[in-house]
Amino acid sequence: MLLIGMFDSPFVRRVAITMRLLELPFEHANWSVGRDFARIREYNPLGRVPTLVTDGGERLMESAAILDYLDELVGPGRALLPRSGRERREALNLMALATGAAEKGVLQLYERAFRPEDKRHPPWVDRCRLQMSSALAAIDRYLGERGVSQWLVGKQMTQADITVVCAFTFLDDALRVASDHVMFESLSMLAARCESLPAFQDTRERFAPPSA
Ligand SMILES: N[C@@H](CCC(=O)N[C@@H](CS)C(=O)NCC(=O)O)C(=O)O
Repeated sequence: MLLIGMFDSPFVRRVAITMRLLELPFEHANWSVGRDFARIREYNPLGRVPTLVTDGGERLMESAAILDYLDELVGPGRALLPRSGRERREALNLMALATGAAEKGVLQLYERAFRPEDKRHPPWVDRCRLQMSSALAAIDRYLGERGVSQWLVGKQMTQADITVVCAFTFLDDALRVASDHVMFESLSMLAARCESLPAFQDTRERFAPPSA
């Protein structure tokens, strides 16, 4: 399989970590959405990453759709998203908060990377930052109440942990979300626990702003 996109994207990284954990080998096209826009568009008309080319030649777009395919590939016994019931709903909710926060972070970064300074709109950036921080705070509270030595859902690591940690690490690298005012203590502890694992370490890439 071919995974297109850089690991400084939390959406690409959650797919890469999942493939490592599920022992699914892949080639990595380390292409930037700025510099390699034309090349990426040959595989995905949106010009977005991640895009996955399967061994059968299918092109999958959108990280959620790719993760769904990977879970299906390994079967219900090894799938990383709980199959049903309350655990599945909780995992999906936490992942929606985390990917939503990451999207709000990306919007703030693109405001700087792609928009000329005199065309930027600070109230819009402030709104994105508030939405991002509020979503992270909700996850942090949830984990604090559950117990910081626990996984987010159930008794083992799930896709909720992978996605939340990818979003949090990215936002902390790129936008310094954990400041003196808001530490996100529980989230930081979960991130430290996950980031020490080989699948996370092998895919750790600090955010570099895209340039066209
Ligand atoms: N919802 C998408 C978000 C992916 C996304 O925002 N990717 C960014 C990189 S972090 C991208 O491709 N940006 C280029 C663009 O949208 O023009 C997913 O989960 O795959």
